[in-house]
Amino acid sequence: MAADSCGSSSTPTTTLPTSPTGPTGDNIQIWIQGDAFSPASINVPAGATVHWTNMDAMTHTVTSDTGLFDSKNMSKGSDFSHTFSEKGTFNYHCAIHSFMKGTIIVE
Ligand SMILES: [Cu+2]
Repeated sequence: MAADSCGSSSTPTTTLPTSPTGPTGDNIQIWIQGDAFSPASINVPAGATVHWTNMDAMTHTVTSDTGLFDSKNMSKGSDFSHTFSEKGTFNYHCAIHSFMKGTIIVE
């Protein structure tokens, strides 16, 4: 639930200017851990940026079922993010482990 960290430590991004185009600052963190996306399903507001961080020793991917986004291979500690500007339900999976599935519901 806490969204106080997106796992990136190299670039401080705490002072983003207010955008005139709409609400900003919604950063959602999903962990890739134990061959699973956690949480596997999450509701986010339109315009939110979702970050995935691979905590596993093995390589995973974050691959949209429809080709909307694809992290390609993510080694341990890698981060991938995608901003969801349109409402809808977005299913994704790991291209290496087909049993790994996740859903982003943008509302
Ligand atoms: Cu995987």
